Amino acid sequence: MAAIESVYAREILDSRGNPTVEVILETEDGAQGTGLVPSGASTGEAEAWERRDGDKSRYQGKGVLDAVKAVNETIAPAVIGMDATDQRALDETMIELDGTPNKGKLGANAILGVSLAALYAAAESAELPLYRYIGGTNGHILPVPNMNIMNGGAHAAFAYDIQEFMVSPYGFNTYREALRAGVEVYHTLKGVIKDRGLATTVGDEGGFAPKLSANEDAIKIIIEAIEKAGYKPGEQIGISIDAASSEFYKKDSGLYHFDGEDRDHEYMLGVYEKWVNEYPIVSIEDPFQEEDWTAWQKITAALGDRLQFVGDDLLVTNPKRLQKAIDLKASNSLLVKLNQIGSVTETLDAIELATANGFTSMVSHRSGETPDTTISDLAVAKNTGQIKTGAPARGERVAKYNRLLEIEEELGSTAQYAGYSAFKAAKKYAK
Ligand code: 2PG
Ligand code: MG
Repeated sequence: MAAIESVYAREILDSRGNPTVEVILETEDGAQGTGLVPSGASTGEAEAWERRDGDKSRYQGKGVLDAVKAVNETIAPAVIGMDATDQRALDETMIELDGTPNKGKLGANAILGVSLAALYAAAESAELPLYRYIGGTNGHILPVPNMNIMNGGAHAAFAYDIQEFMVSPYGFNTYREALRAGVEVYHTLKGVIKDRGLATTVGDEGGFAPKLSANEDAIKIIIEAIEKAGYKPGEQIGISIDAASSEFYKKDSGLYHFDGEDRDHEYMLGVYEKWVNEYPIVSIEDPFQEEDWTAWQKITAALGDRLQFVGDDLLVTNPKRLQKAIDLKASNSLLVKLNQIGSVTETLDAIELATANGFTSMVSHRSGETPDTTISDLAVAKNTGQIKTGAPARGERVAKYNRLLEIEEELGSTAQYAGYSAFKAAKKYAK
């Protein structure tokens, strides 16, 4: 037993210079774990509550001293003495202590910080690397890194409406080779953008964010970069999109403000269909806003046998919303973000529910990040075959890609690169 001896939280900064929660948890057998909590910008309305102080005299109201206090004064006394390896009991204790459906009392950032810190301490106590501690003996699949090389939307508002254009290097034998291909495309892309006389400014996730007159131009530019880097679009490298459309959806009119015009969901469906026919797109996340279940059903029925439609704001890593999407056939893929639901156990439950129902799972970072690399271990542990963690630039993004290099090396000959098969499962679902 790895009895929890101490739990301590402090306020630190994330990659955007916003405060976030760090938790350090120690067990009686001498193990220690650290939990670092990420934070989103394009957040789903149904996400668990991220507790911020709202005190305008500090960090423009974004301080997390109340969440820190919740850990140190409320959660710590309740969990000290519990077994850190009994993750479910620990998470349930915190959920009960909170007593609300969305962690609206203590804050998801407080609860997740402790949940993660306990996870790391338990793995250390078991003397296992995190992916093995979470996944047991069968976690061995290295995920396709979906690399967000062009940033727009809420992460670079000046560029274009779509939030993320990613490259998905699936046509390679190892993760290491796939990562290299993605990185070479990223570096080549800089030159392509420069040659067009555009700025090579980057957005929150390290991807380029040139000002473009049409969203589609981003795809064309990326295809050019893939070819110039010496790779074959479609065969080796596909394109994945996160539209994050709730950000350009106008609630008052019920329309999407896209390429400078107000458009209904039928129009947007037509845009996606055209893109899918013209370009090697393997994944589209949040094509429609988070409450437009009908549009989600339409696109899954129309194109779900050809590619995956990933629910981020739609599903918020919440097993209840995921079950609704399964029942309605509204999407065929789950985006997995620990802080959307706020505990390790519920995140694992969401992945398992997705897998059991033929949905793929893409494990994801947030736009506000820390050097924490839990998502890398999680993707391998659960054999999800897919991860997205930004451009191969900026320390907090690269840390996750590097962690996967380390895991691949550790696994040695038992490591298997997911490759294109990672995207196949979703296609079967819609048929
Ligand atoms: C997303 C994420 C991560 P944010 O929308 O998928 O890329 O962004 O963390 O701002 O929600
Ligand atoms: Mg998203």
